[in-house]
Amino acid sequence: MPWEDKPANEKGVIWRYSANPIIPRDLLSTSNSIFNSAVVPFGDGYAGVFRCDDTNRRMRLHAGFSRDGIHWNIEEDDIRLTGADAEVGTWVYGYDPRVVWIDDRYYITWCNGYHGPTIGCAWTTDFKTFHQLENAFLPFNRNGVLFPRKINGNFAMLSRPSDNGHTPFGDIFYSESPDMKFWGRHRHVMSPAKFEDSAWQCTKIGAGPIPIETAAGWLLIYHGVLASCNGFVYSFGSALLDPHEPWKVLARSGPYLLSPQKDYECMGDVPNVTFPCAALHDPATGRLAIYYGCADTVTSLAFGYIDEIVAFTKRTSIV
Ligand code: BMA
Repeated sequence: MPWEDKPANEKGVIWRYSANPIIPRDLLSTSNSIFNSAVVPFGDGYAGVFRCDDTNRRMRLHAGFSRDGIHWNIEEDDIRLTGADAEVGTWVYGYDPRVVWIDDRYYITWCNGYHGPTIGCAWTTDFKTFHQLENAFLPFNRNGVLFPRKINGNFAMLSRPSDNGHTPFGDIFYSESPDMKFWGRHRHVMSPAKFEDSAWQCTKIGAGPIPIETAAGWLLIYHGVLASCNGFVYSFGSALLDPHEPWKVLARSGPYLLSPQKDYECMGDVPNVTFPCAALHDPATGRLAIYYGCADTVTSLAFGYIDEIVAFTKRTSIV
């Protein structure tokens, strides 16, 4: 998997790839921006679902492939979903995908336009044919993130009920489904932090990459938003969720892991946004590679060690 050792002068728990951003905004002939995207191991390399906003500024999803997880070939044509009930299968827009392998196939979730944003679901085995399922929830909802295995015998998903615009609020919730069609057992997970405790996450929060199972619980990387006088600022931090009842938060970082500080994070179509949607990890070494969108324009990588992020989460916890 992609990796670069921690620079000697790095003070943070995670560190940026020195060649960021890894995906330029104009990689495709029609792309205005490529960001907030999801990757997974696939074959002898990697595959992904990429958020590509086109030069009409329409939000589209494109499949992509890579040998090393750093250099990507992204399909010029956008993903055409198949098999959905005709009433929900009409494409309106799609953004902020996540991808996860569960049992025998890859599942994709994304923010899907259906009378406003909600959580779209599909599956694939080859990243060529994508079979659309029912939307998981009613509008309005964003940041639908599946757990990588069933919990209590059910598919399990985090999501963030929202509004139809640039939502100024947002808590993370947990839901279960026996069949990826009917969702219930909704549980509250966590709210934005108090401003005086952790301001980077005091306006709204949303799950990021697929949670990672560790001996200390589910490690969740999530984004948090500060409403500054210059607009929203998107940073990300970490939480540990109960292994059996993942709606129970065991620990939650007070400081962020990463916030918009580099030029490519602070300048772009939407300044001051770092938005993680995927992570690769290697159980043998504990290495973690986080893929995050920058300024709603390009895609970057950051690295860390899972055990160091777990220790940081516990050490700095605000719960
Ligand atoms: C959120 C989503 C993200 C985006 C962020 C900052 O509401 O739309 O895709 O990165 O706003 O614009």
